[in-house]
Amino acid sequence: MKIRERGLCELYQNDPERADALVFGRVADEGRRGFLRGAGLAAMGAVVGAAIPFHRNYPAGLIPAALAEDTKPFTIEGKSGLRILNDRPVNAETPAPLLDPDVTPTDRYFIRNNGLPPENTSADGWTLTIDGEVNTPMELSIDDLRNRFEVVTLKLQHECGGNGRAGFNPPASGNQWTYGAIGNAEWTGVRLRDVLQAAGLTENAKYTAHYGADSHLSGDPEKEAVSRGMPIWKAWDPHTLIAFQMNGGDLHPMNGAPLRILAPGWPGSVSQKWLTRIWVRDQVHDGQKMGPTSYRVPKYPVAPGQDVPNEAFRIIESMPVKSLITYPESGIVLPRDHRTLEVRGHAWSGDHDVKEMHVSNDFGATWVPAQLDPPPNTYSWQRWRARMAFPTQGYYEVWARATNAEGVSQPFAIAWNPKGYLNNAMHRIALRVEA
Ligand SMILES: Nc1nc2c(c(=O)[nH]1)N[C@H]1C(S)=C(S)[C@@H](COP(=O)(O)O)O[C@H]1N2
Ligand SMILES: [Mo]
Repeated sequence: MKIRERGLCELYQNDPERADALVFGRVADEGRRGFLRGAGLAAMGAVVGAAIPFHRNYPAGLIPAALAEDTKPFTIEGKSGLRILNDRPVNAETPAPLLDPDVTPTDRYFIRNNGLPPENTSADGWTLTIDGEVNTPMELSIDDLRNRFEVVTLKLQHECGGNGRAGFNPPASGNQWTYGAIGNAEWTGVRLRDVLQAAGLTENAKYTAHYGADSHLSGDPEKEAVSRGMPIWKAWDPHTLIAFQMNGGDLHPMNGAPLRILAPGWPGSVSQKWLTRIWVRDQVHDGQKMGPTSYRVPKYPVAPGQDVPNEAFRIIESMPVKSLITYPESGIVLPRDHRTLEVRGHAWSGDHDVKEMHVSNDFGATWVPAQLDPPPNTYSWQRWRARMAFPTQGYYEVWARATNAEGVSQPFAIAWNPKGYLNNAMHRIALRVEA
């Protein structure tokens, strides 16, 4: 059975009893069937943000009003200001203005879950297994990782392959990300390469396969929520990490605590959260969401809406060149005597550096270079800023366009593809100067 991702209200509408079981893990109980208790009650309390004094009266299959008001999305502890796209699984993006800092704060970092996060995200007793095409299979605790390998801290850009999907027409199904499924946190961990080297790859080693402690949406323990991997050459990049800290603190439980992979510049799905196992394989991994069309795009350009056979898809590796305007916020109104403004943001480009940044205030007729900083380390996004003038009253748009080290620039329009990946069309914001 194919489980479609869906929102809470839809879930409750279709099958309220089952919705309870899915959302709150409530097991039907013979004696007091229809009422919430035990773990289900605790889960509901956590979601509505308080204990429920009259829980004994709470009927089965009733969506809590705290969640039913979709104008007031539920809160996720340790996160703030995110736009919640979906609650099961949890998916939330960061509005562009909140991405303004050079390092994305943990409480602003986007969340993309394919399944249900594990309940226990404590580092105590957590182990990582390395097996498959290695000479010495290993089981390592997080302390083993810290003690046996060099610990490094890097700022790394990490973007969901589906970021920008909301811009597709005809629409592509999946999370309707706008701009905010991207982050550039400071990650601390060990190099994946060092760990694989300690295990010793066999000559057949070709691809990694990642496993995490989350569970499939269906609750079926035989199924993975997601299990992707990367070719050994990407695993060998010194910026590909097994991370146990973000921004100098613990990983957020929704961002993979206590251990995750960070494969910067590649689709976010390669960066396994709640990491428990890396299986080194002698072939391209064929785990959950490796195919036939997941995180893949057609090998050739296709027309919007065109049917594309599965064989014509390739795995997405390096993400495309892209940029964001993080200041000002779209819709800003400038007073009439205030006609210049510093506009700024970030630019990044998969495995490459960004080389140039341009901005336009006349709908792309003319472009002026922005100041572009080098990355603090390879695979960090890069700060850009430009002082722009808005000569008369009226409506303007600021358009921003990055060009990478290979000379490839962001397009005006999306290259449509069936699953809605890799939308790197230029970011535009609206701006008005008062009369
Ligand atoms: N175990 C596990 N790892 C995962 C996922 C997941 O659902 N489960 N989602 C992937 C996807 S699609 C993305 S874009 C990133 C999102 O990372 P974040 O939630 O920390 O922002 O995690 C990836 N790693
Ligand atoms: Mo993703």
